[in-house]
Amino acid sequence: MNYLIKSMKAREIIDSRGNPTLETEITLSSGLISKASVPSGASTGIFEAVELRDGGKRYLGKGVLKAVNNVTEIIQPKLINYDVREQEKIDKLLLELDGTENKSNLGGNTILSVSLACARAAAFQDNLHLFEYIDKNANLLPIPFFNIINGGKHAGNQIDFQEFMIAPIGAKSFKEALLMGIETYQILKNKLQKEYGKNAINVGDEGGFAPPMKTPEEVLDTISSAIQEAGYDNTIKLALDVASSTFYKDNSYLISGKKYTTNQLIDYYKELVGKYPIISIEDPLYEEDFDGFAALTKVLSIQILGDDLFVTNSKRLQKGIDLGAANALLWKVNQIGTVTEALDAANLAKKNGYQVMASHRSGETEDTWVADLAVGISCGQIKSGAPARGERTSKYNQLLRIEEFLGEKARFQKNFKIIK
Ligand code: 2PG
Ligand code: MG
Repeated sequence: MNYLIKSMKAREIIDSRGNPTLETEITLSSGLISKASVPSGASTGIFEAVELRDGGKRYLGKGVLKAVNNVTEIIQPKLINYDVREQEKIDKLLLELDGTENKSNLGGNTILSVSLACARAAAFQDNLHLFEYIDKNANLLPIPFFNIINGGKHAGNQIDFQEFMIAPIGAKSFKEALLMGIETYQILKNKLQKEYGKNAINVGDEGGFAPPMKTPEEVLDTISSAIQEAGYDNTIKLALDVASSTFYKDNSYLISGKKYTTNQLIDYYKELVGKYPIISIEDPLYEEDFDGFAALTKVLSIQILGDDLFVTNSKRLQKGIDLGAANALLWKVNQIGTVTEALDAANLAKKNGYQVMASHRSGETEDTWVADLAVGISCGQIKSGAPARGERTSKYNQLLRIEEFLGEKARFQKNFKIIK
């Protein structure tokens, strides 16, 4: 039998923000070796699977040696001789070994690195790409949402909204979408340098620029003029990840020095959507405000994504579906911690008419699994930061490879579903 787990080890590696993270390596009875590493968020939802960190002085508390030890000492002995094709069984065992609701015992990072390394081992043992292993008929390439201006917790500037993205929804292929995104990114760079000076082209955690701007309008105007200059007014639309929980306090939101109640903020979004070609807003309201999300989803006929709201957790997503809160799921596999649970959440969303956008984290590694999984679940949308910086481009480059591999069979997500 080629598919049996023979041994397993893990190591500390470094992520894009210079913090330790975990990489797990599985050796099969065939001799095949499969690796997977896990990313890490900065604007994390309070209901995410817990990331196990060592604490103490080493790496300022961020070491993951306990997680490494959990893989070799606790998980390995139990998983030896398991067939890696039995993903659900493996994931179930991982949950049992952990025994907590939020994976705080073994760590969500620990569990995910094993879960993903198993999926990849099964794919590679069959000479398949990971996306084919998830679904052998998958052929849909996602629209990339490029985060070209960074704010919030991802940048050292005063912009409160976290991500300003451009989405080349009118492209004919992923390759063309990437070209459009890059041309706009480079034009924006020149523009920022000209108008705000050299400091303005420093970048944030996700490779987008972090200019010394203050208001969302200032950012959106500059991006709009870069899109126009690139000649893509009709093909590129805008999207936001407000990450509003990061500036929510005592029932109000502080944006550009001004306080907003929930209703005032909803009106503000209406105004922004009226003024700019915004097709998608993520985390517009606080992560506990399901009712506010429902109210906003009713009044704005664009995509409303729940990230911190749902944390890729089927239970929270079901609550959102019942209440009509948001109409799309931001899909981050490490928020929930196993491949099986993440696939379940994506299926639940789709079954209920919710869109799904696959997502990287702000702290990333050069691993590309999210690109494969985005194709594997046929979600049609992905965000992996700017089209710059290696840990971001590794995902976009993998999508180029997948599109090329699929050749004639490749489809690109057309007709972005929820449009004003
Ligand atoms: C987000 C993400 C990724 P983080 O909020 O959507 O862009 O950021 O990984 O810091 O949660
Ligand atoms: Mg988000």
